[in-house]
This record gives sequence, structure tokens and C-alpha cells, in this order.
Amino acid sequence: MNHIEHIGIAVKNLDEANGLYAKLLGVDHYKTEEVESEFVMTSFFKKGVNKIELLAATHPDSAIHKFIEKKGEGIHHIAFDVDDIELEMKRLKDNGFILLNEKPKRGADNKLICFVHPKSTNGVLVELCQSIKVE
Ligand code: CMX
Repeated sequence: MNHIEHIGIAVKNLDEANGLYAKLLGVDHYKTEEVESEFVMTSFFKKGVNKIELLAATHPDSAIHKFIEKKGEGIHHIAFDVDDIELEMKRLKDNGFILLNEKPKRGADNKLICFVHPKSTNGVLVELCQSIKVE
């Protein structure tokens, strides 16, 4: 497990939130990307070493829609960079953490990802992110 790769923030309206975070951070988002398998549209901001991911639901079945319905907009997850996601998933599983998937999935911004259930991490949704090497 390395540094925090990004912080994910659940928002209702991505366009409005993009404008607001651009004003807040003083930089525009550098990309938007849909993750169809997760029913989310994402956008990314980079400020120094820090990265923020905004997430908006594209479907009522989206985890982001359910989260906002229940808790409102706000911090949704903390993502950690990892060198070898399969190794890290095994290490966490062996230590009793509940992983959301058996195999890494393709996430936004060129990453392989796996979520750790918040029930096993004191109520915080944790994401593992391994950068996909571009040949
Ligand atoms: N943080 C903390 N707690 C959360 C949470 C979150 N983000 N989302 C849900 N919970 C809580 C719920 O409130 C609920 O608590 P109670 O049991 O006390 O009511 C509990 O976790 C279970 O929630 P649920 O909605 O019933 O859902 P599941 O158990 O099926 O799964 C979760 C929950 C959080 C793992 C999953 O829905 C989720 O959010 N997965 C990640 C999806 C996502 O962010 N995809 C974007 C990927 C984009 C990318 O970066 O590539």
C-alpha cells in the first residue's frame, strides 16, 4: 500500500460540481470518464500531488445514487496506490478485510481497482488502485 492516490467525492450534478471545484482549487478538471460497469461518470482534478475524483450516478442502480440518497453528497472513498493489486488484495483478504470483488476491475483514469467494504474498515470505503502501464 503506497500513498493516497485520490479522494472520491459523490456529487449530484457533475457539471455544477466541476465548476465549483474549479473555483475552489483554481484549476480545471483534466478529464471526464464514464465507468459504465459502475454506472458512474467521473471527473478528475489534480492539485500539486493531490488528486480529487468527482463521481456522479448515471443510473438509479449506481452505488453513488444510493450513497447520496442515504448520506447526501460528500466524501465517498479514499483510494490508495498499490504496486501489485492482486498481491495487496490477497494480503488484505488474509487479514480479514472484505473485498468487493475477487479479481481487479477496470476503473477510471487508467487503473485496475478493487474496493474494500466499509463494514471492514471502520465505515470508510477504501479503494486499491494500480496504474495500468501504457506500452
Ligand atoms: N462509505 C461508507 N459507508 C458506505 C458507503 C461509503 N461510500 N457506501 C455505502 N455505505 C454503507 C451503507 O450506508 C450501508 O450501511 P448500513 O448497513 O449501516 O445501512 C452499508 O455500507 C452497505 O451499503 P449498501 O448500499 O447496502 O451496499 P453494498 O453492501 O452492496 O455495497 C459499497 C456497498 C459501498 C461497497 C458499494 O456499493 C460501493 O460503493 N462500491 C463502489 C462503487 C464506486 O465507487 N464505483 C466507482 C468507480 C469509479 C472509479 O474510481 O474507477
